[in-house]
Amino acid sequence: MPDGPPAASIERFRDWRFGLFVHWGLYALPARHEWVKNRERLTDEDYQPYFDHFEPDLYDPRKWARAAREAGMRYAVLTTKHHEGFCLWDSAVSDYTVAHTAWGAGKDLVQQFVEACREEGLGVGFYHSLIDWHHPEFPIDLMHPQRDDEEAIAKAAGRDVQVYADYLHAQTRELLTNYGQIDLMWFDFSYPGRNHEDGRDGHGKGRDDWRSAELMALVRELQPGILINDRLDIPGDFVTPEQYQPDGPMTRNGVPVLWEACQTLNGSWGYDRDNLDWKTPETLVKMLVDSVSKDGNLLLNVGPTGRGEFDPRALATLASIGEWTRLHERSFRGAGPAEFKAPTDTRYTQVGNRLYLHLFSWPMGHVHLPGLAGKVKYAQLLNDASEVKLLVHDSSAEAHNTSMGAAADGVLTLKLPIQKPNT
Ligand code: JFZ
Repeated sequence: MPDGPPAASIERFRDWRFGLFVHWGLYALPARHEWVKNRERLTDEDYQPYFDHFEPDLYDPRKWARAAREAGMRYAVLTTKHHEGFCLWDSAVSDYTVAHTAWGAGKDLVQQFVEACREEGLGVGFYHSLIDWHHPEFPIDLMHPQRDDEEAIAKAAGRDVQVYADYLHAQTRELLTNYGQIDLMWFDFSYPGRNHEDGRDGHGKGRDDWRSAELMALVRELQPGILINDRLDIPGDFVTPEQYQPDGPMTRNGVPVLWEACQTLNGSWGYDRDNLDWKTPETLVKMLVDSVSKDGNLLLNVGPTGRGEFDPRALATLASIGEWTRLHERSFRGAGPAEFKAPTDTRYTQVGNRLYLHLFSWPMGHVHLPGLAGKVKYAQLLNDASEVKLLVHDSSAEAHNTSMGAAADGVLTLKLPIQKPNT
């Protein structure tokens, strides 16, 4: 097993299918998107109040882990550091950490998170930002808050990204040494060779800046069972379509590849108080089913508040997803795509010889399934195990079915209740 992860890690990740993403940092205080420092061109000085007032007195990651578990999730990925540069653990190589805030002396929020996940039986992943808007040696480029500030750029001249890379490697080493077994490493992100719109060199950053191959080797050395994402500008173990559901199983160079879609609850990753763009639980369940039907996972994000809680809207959404997963878990956990082509507005998932049909809109009493005639022995609704009649083209039912056009082209017709079940 020289390059890749062990097969058991891959299998476990595929089985999980549904995970929690947590974006949490100082940006929870301004509460208007995790890119606020960049979007509003805030200087370090402008941003300082959030460090000074970081006081998540209600932080209790067991509540997060429990909410995730009840929603049907089986792993959780935490932002140990996002682009702002603030570290949720007491890093030995930085003063820009929770342990250096007035509130957080001696605290390690990552440690508590990891323990909570273990208690709830969740796999553990670390998101770690490659971009760092706070580190003094991180060269200013088009992704940097001060990207248009000539004075700031002049002052920052001579920054050495390799010094930053040393810091990145040192922090990665801490994270993968001090917290026991870590299942996923989620680096974010590379933007090689990207230029300004006006054609000026944007100083994109990629594998040479992060020393990605060396970093990946370090990760595997410290955590032989870990899976690494694909944002280091070199191929990783799984790919990460973002706020986008692909149109089928994903491939790399024509070969199927492990993948995980990540989605927000409301378009923002960090807590965004005034955002009203919430997805319905129904849409989110469809995203989960869609991912699994295409052999992928779904990593669904919550941005906790500055006090350290999931806000009521997030909790209500997770609870509502949980009502669905309680009754439909076996249609997605450990499930994968089916060999049949699903009709419009439906998805198939399959486990062994059981085929699950997910109806994204409720049909008018019957649903017609091309290619399934003669292949199904018995059908039932999953929520209550009530029988669903198969309308097959056999001699006893011929007159009846022919009049409805059933059994043409190998079509199997299912007779459904006229009303959609409640869950
Ligand atoms: C990144 C972050 O900037 C964002 O804040 C969040 O953490 C998200 C999960 O990841 O956003 C990206 C990264 C890469 C692309 C788009 C958004 N991309 O490659 O298109």
